[in-house]
Amino acid sequence: MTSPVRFERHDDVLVIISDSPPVNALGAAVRDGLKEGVSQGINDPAVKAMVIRCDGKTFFAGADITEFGKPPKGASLHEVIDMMDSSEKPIVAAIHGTALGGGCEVALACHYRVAVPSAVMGLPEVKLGLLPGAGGTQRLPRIVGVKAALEMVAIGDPIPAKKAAEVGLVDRVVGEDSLEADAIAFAREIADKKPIPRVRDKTVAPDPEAVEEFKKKHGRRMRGFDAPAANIACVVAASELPFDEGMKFEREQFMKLMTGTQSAAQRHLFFAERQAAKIDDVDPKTPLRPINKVGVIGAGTMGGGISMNFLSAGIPVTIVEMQQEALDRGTGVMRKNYEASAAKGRIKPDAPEKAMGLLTPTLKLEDLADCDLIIEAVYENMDVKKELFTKLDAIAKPGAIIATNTSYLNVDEIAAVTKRPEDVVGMHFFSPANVMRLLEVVRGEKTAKDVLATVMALAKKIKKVAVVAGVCHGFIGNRMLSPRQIEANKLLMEGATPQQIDKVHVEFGMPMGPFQMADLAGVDIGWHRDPSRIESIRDALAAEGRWGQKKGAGYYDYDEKRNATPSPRALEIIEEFRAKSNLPKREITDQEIVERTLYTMVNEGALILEEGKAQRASDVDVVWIMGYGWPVYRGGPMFWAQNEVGLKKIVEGLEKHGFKVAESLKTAAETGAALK
Ligand code: T1G
Repeated sequence: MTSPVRFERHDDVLVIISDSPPVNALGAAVRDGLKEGVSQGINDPAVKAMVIRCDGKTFFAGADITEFGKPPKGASLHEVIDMMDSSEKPIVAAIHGTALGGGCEVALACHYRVAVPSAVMGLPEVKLGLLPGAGGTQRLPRIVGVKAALEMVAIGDPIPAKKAAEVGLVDRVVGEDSLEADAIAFAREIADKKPIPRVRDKTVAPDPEAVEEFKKKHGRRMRGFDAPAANIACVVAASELPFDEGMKFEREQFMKLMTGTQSAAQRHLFFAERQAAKIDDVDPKTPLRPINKVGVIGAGTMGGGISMNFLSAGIPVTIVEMQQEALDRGTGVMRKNYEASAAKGRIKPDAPEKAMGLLTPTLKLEDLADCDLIIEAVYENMDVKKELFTKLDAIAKPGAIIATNTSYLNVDEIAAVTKRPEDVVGMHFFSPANVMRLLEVVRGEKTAKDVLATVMALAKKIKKVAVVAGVCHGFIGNRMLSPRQIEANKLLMEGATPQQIDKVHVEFGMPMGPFQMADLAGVDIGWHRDPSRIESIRDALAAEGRWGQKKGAGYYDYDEKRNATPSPRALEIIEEFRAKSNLPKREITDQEIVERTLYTMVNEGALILEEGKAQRASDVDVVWIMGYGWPVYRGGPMFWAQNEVGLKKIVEGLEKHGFKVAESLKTAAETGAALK
């Protein structure tokens, strides 16, 4: 098999070029090619300097993640990097695209680095539950110092070439379209310069204040993850140990993470997110419908948030409400959100004006006639939706996609009132719609394939992670939320408290538990509003006006800053309601809470897969991580069940509490096969 790496002589400069699509990942063949090229350059007396660059869209974007967990092949990255670092002839890294992970480490092992303005450099291994395992934690601090290195390795966001040049990570920013020529010219300039600068020869001053400040600033987002602390420890080691000892320390820390469940979970998610974008029976080359203008019906929380996604992507939106006051309120909230983001420096100062300038508020549904995509975010009621879709059928132009943002309702039933069910699709955004990354794309029986392909591509454009769901009550996420809520409420009736149940979930890694979530969303959501009808604990709370955070009281009590404290009154209401139902009160263990609220979610996920309402188990994982904050380091409900708990234990736990176990779950537990 021909090597993906070729060598080209430009007089006294040897250019080593990797051409390994899609991202020049440093797989075995690339490493062997690099080793061969550097070795040739070192041994050829006519060569005075070397340049390493890549064809295609990017410089090496990292180690080849698909090789992880498999027996090593070819030259190791360490071997290649050591050979480069100790070369007596200077090597120049010529960087474009995304020099990430091992790619950045290859650049750090070069003696000089040049980059085009659009390039970025980074060490995102922490996002995979790892750390830069080829010297990145030891070389980077030697160039940029402890403080900047902490951000780059323990948060893992890349920096642009201009910033890299400012901190000394790049020696020269060259022409966007003349990378190779400029790199060769640079190589000639430095070919005879002695001594050859080796990053490993530098030292870096300890900076304990920076370390403490970093831990304080990012403590919350690092909660539960192993990798950030290991990355911090390696950066500190770089400032305390000689290079070789630091490398040894880095290796030990890397292997600990690589063999742990967290990294496997985070690597699973990396591929799961990309897999979710693929629809098994839709050709990725399906021609897309042009989406140049979007219509949104409803300017409430959802409608406003949905609109912001498109406005921020530069797509004009016509937003419709029934009353001027609601329209003004909704557009006012959108403007306020943009201005708040600009004030925090999250978006450019002129972004709010630009975004709002693309918005056309109107009271007339007919103004949507020129939209390519119309999304309704009106009251969650089937009759209301049907009446609206009947009108839209007559108003929308031919070929327009008409989407419903329903969270639960039957998309086929809605589509059936139109003459164009093939143009109807569900686009279920998660609140706050301009923040949450998940978009459930609900595929109706008749939804056309080009409609699906168009919506999936549009999702990427508005920075959403889209997952295709089939039509069923609650689709994927909310359908799995349902058994969790049912069991959580039953556990209250049997003796558990809201704080005990929530604590189990928060300690598991969820951002909040079922009752904290109810108080945030509103205890009155879906309530029948009849205070005399008390058929559940929720009814009892709602009847007393304990509607959650917005009322300062729900399952918890809240101060003016919405800080929660356990509520004696809520506990009284729970006790009173339980007494009426003559249910004995008993001690509930945390393990029982896990089994009844989390194992049942896995069971529902297996049913969803059996019924074909999700394409793959990894899609279910993506939904729960992106839509509900399932801890990334546990890989999603299905990954967690199979890899951390074990399906046998899941089945036993479900059977112990009398649940009917999904057939596919039972079979997978018996055969050891993976849930598909
Ligand atoms: N290894 C293998 N495949 C990869 C890959 C990688 N590092 N990066 C991307 N791919 C595949 C991806 O699965 C997809 O495949 C295709 O390339 C396009 O990716 C020793 C241990 C580079 C910013 O973490 O961030 O180095 O779906 O859809 O949106 O210290 O890919 O087409 O079949 O994301 O243009 C560290 C991970 C690794 C970078 C491009 N590196 N990649 O984004 O395309 S660990 C990373 C990305 C490491 C060393 C350590 C992005 C990208 P398919 P894509 P994109």
